[in-house]
Amino acid sequence: MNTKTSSILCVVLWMAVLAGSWPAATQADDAPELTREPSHFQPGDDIVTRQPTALRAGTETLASIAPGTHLVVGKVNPPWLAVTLQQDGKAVAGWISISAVSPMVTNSIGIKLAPIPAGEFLMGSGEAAEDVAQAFKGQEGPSPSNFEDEHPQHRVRITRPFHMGVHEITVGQFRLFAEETRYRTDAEKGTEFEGAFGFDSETGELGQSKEYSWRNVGFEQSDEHPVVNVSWTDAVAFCNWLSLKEGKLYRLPTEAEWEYACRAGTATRYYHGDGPEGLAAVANVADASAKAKFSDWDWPIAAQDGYAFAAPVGKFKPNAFGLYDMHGNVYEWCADWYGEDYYSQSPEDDPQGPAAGFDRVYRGGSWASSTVSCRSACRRMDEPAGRSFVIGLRVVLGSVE
Ligand SMILES: [Ca+2]
Ligand SMILES: [Ca+2]
Repeated sequence: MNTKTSSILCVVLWMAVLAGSWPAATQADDAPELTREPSHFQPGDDIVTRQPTALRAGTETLASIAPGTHLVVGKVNPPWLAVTLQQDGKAVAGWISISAVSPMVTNSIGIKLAPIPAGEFLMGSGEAAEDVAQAFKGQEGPSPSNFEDEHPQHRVRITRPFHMGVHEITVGQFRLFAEETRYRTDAEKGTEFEGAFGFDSETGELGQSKEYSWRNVGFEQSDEHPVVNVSWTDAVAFCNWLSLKEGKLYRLPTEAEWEYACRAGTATRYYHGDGPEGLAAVANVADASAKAKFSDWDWPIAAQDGYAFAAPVGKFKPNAFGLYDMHGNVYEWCADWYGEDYYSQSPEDDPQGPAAGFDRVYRGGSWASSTVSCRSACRRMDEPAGRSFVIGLRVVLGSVE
């Protein structure tokens, strides 16, 4: 036993005496090191696991816990946390190692943000553009040229941990901003073109009108629905307002951060796997409900996800980082300029996109999208003043380390 190990053992034993109850089976060699200050955790906190761990009670392992699992903190006894896990409708109480979790953040306007660890991944598609076009034949945009920009697949390191909104920004959250600042969006100002896009329930048609904006899209948009018809410029203005309000840096994710967070360790087309029909369980996409509304669409999946238009945020299964609706519901603006051949020149560490450009990137697919567009690797772009009923945003909170 080296000096470091033995000193950790002493601390652990000392705390075990104070705590009175902790997993007695833990040996010195697998005793986790304290990675966070105890003040990061408070009883009642909603936390999310960032690596596989075990829920223990004494010598017994009660459950194996996958990354992205939500737990509620009871007692804090570093390096252990007493937590409650909801499993099969029952609450299971036990202990986990602090090193397996990071705290969720809930900010002053109720935005929940999940910790995203630093790490590396392969950005872009592992499938050749021709293969993607072939696999999704019959859907919109089946030409291989639509997918060339996902190549070359390349290694990217995200060197700093950050927090990311677990949900898309909602209508209710955007309204707080618009009312407090009397902000007028590009749709309301008529930048570049009049109004925005929406649904005319009388004609059953989707189209552009000066009547449309984030306030009126023609389909149901409660305060819990994702805001749409906001431009990249509007999205950045929202982030800037939030930064000033809280004295912390809120921003749009870089394109690399977005894909890294969406994949959450997966290398498949979607975070649930490769099958487009499986999307119905994890995302609101163009599905049988949409097909019933728009019979001329030839791209919806056969499965039902239950929503013809946008869904309230958080109705589907989250990914391993605890993020909801990364596939589908609404596309999400990213910070970067779009560069068609950027992947061939991208730096390995924390790429920020091209220094200049014409369009901004948005990601993830939407309620109206074909499943090819909902892939983790798929890239879309529009001018900074562009807006649509399928595009919204999600925010990132810079490092809180
Ligand atoms: Ca749908
Ligand atoms: Ca989304």
